[in-house]
Amino acid sequence: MFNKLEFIRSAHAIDQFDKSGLPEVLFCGRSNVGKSSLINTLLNRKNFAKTSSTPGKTRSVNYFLIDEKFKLVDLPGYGYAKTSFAEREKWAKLVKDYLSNSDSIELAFHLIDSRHKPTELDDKLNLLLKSSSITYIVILNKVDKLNQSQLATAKKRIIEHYPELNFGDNLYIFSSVTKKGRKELMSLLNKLFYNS
Ligand SMILES: Nc1nc2c(ncn2[C@@H]2O[C@H](COP(=O)(O)OP(=O)(O)O)[C@@H](O)[C@H]2O)c(=O)[nH]1
Ligand SMILES: [Mg+2]
Repeated sequence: MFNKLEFIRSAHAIDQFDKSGLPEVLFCGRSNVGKSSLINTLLNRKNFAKTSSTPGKTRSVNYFLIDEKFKLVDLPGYGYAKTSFAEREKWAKLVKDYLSNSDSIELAFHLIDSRHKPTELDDKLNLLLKSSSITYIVILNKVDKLNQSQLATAKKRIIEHYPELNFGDNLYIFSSVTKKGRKELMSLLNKLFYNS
């Protein structure tokens, strides 16, 4: 599993989206929430998916081909509260275009920072995923930053916010620092793409 890793390309507009038809696993969420780090942790690579401490750097869709079987797709992140209206609209359009133009989406991971309650744009993404009938999993990320009681609070808060979530089913916790949650996500991908 995860033997052959290839970077396919970065796409900036609809006509550059990958049309190979291979199944896709999407990574989406706020910029800086840890999408690229999650990809690197799953792949056991240091900086295969480029990480950045500058929020909002990924403005393109990045494709990674795994074992010539399926693709990990790093979607552009959305910004913080101070992101301009125009920037938000640009992000929303690209993601909307993406969700409505790909018929190969197998699963989407929606990463949310475990320290904060979901933002308005998280809610927008959640609605976009629902209205596109995409199977999605929420990942409460950076749990290394929380102690036990804060983690319990974070789990409770996310389920109150998105009542459709069930821990271990469509809700997982993760940390790329401690690698907590890696095993569970790997097992999920294993079942999906390696029939084991
Ligand atoms: N403490 C902690 N920091 C993380 C974690 N994941 C990512 N980071 C840090 O958060 C910043 C943004 O990560 P990145 O993966 O580039 O986020 P992206 O913009 O969503 O792709 C980087 O400084 C990472 O080192 C995590 O699980 N725990
Ligand atoms: Mg990134």
